Amino acid sequence: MNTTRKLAQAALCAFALSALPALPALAAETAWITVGDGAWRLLAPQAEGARVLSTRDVAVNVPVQRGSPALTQAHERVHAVQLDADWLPLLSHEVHEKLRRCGGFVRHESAAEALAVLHRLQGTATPALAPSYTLDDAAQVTPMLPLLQESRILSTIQTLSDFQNRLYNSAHGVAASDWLFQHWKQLSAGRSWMRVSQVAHAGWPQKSVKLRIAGNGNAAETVVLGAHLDSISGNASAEVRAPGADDDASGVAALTEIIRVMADSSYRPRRSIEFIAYAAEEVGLRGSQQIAKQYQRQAKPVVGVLQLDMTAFQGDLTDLWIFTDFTNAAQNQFVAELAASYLPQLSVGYDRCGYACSDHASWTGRGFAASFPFESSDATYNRAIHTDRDTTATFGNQALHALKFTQLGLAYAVELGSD
Ligand code: IPO
Ligand code: ZN
Repeated sequence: MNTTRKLAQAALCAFALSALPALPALAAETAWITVGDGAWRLLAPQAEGARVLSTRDVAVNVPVQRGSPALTQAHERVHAVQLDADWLPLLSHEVHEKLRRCGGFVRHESAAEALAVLHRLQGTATPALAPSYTLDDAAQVTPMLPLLQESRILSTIQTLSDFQNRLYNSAHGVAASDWLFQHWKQLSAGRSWMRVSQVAHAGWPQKSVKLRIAGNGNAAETVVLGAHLDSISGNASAEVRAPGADDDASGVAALTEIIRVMADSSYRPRRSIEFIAYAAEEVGLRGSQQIAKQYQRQAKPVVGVLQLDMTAFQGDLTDLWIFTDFTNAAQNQFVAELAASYLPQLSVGYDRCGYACSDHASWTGRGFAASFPFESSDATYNRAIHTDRDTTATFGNQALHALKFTQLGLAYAVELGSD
């Protein structure tokens, strides 16, 4: 191990000394990222050869105080950085242990793309499409809500976390994608308006999985519900144990249960609805980056995006937390109204999450309206993620918290999908 890497691990691995990332390869691969200042400052002193290409202070909406719906504007400093790809596992795995806020990074295909994304970045997104957020589909939502079953959500979480890992570049990660593809096909069998596909990606073997429900009136307009399929843990080796039960089997399981109930109910929306389990979120939102980029290029009218990443671990008394930065304020208000109307017993809080904390950021970055309801506040999220301890045991082998997000996701899909 070289001295630089030893120092990096000493600085960053205080909480996970047993799970060190892979050593740098001899032949360096260059990577380009955009990254929030907090994460960058942890890595910068150690990442020999890394170079900041450009920096911007991006305006973001933040709660006046944690929990409150009242917003004010703050700035988040984001950098475009060129560095050796071997430094990225440190960013993926351990930065969240040391940061006050979560945050993340986005990996880009080139320096030009990193710079272009940085300069277009909006933390207070105002999308081209402004759909109506009126709640007027209770007749369709209300009968489906009680069909969502906690036990089925738990069972999907268990199956996904039983894979050794779901790494984006391992055979296990590929097998998990294949399993989900087959499972979604079974759930939607005989429903000709539901189509399941795998989306191949340039650069790694794990495929994203997509189920599209074709709209029967306004089919071009599409509502997207997403979660991420991959998992990660400290040691980047292909055989590492990375159950990712909360992060993010719990989100994929929520999508799966919504799909099951919509199929069993022969539900047909007017708009189209897509459920996407993204590959390669943990290594810089790479799967959702490619998909959102392609949708933007095709000028696909995506009217809204809901991200479910971590739904099973209840961190505090508040049920649903809505992140206000790098998300769409109007759609966030719609999500809060959905909760108030369909899940009136639940409490809602507001917090900030940091740059690129999950796949919604890929959509926000391409000008789409995205929201990210989350299991806890930024102060109380599940600290077992990205370790071999992210199992169902961490949340008491039950999926009652995940069920709330599943209910919210179904209400979101039907209310927005029915227009
Ligand atoms: C995540 C998101 C928000 C907060 I606050 C804490 C943790 C999860 C995200 N960083 C991740 O690892 N997604 O896969
Ligand atoms: Zn994660």
